[in-house]
Amino acid sequence: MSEPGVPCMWMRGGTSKGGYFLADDLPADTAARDAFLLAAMGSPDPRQIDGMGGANPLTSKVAVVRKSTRPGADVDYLFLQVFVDQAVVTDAQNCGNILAGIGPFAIERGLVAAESGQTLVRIFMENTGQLAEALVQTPGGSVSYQGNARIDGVPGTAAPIPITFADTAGSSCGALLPTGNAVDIINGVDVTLIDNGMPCVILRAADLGVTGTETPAALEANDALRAKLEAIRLKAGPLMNLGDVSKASVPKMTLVSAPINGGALSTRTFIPHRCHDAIGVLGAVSVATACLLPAGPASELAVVPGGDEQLLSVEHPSGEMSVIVTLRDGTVTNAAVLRTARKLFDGHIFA
Ligand code: NQM
Repeated sequence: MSEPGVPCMWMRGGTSKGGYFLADDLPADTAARDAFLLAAMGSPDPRQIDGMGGANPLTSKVAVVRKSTRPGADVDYLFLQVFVDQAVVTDAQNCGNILAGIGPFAIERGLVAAESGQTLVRIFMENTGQLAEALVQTPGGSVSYQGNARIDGVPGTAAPIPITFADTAGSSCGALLPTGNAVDIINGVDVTLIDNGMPCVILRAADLGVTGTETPAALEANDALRAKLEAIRLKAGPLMNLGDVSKASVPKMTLVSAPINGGALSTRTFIPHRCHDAIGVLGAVSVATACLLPAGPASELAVVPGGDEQLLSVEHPSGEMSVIVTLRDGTVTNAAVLRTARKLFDGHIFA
């Protein structure tokens, strides 16, 4: 007799993809939950052939959602990164792309009542203890995934899901600049260690011997570059209050260079061992914030518009991500991005 399956919705959230679960449908015990998720994804295995994972960190992601009891929040969202080739499930990072599917999922599962037209879903992000707000298209009181919004890295168009973040500074590191400096030097390389929603190490591509316009595949094939980045990352972890990061998916490593398509800055991001085909959402918010610091690799190369509300276009390998930042007294207080999501499959998963 086969095991009963676990209810699960598979969704694209932004430029990522993964399984969305109600918390009550997963084992309450963390070790049992993680064993289930590893089996469901087919990890550890570089091809994830025996599971649902897509053999890339961007398609090996999980959202665990529950109705919130916190003031100001409708639902709680826990993000879990299921490693592809290691038996590791970690909650040590957040994910703003998978976040894009949370509003639709919460409405579809009846955790939030849909309004006629648009429904605001207030999401408490358990990984970092912060709030995000997502506006979901709900014509006639049900979720619509169709629309004219386009995001780079995803073919076609879909319904817009604007997302806003407040107070993301120091989400995992305790402070926007955990060392107190806009620039530190690690292994002779200038770095900005920053966390405005995602811990990131920002470096000049040129300082690592690349232009920063290479394809992700070319950068991943550069063993010398990867070794230099990992050596810097392992030293950055403790400096960023993240401890030993040898088995962690943070900090992300973002190589920056001058913009080439009229944006603020060009980026290539290792997350941290594969090179992202685009850039993470909160990663982009952190990079955009680094553009506005008084010094550092990003701010020296960035072209910024100025003013208290700025649209910063963060260029990446498959286009750009627009981040709208609001500043008060020179400090970023709010950030907004546009994402889309799509329901791909709703059923039961077996592990
Ligand atoms: O930074 C990839 C993604 C992400 C994370 C990663 C993300 C974010 O593109 O908010 O979205 O950096 O691991 O899904």
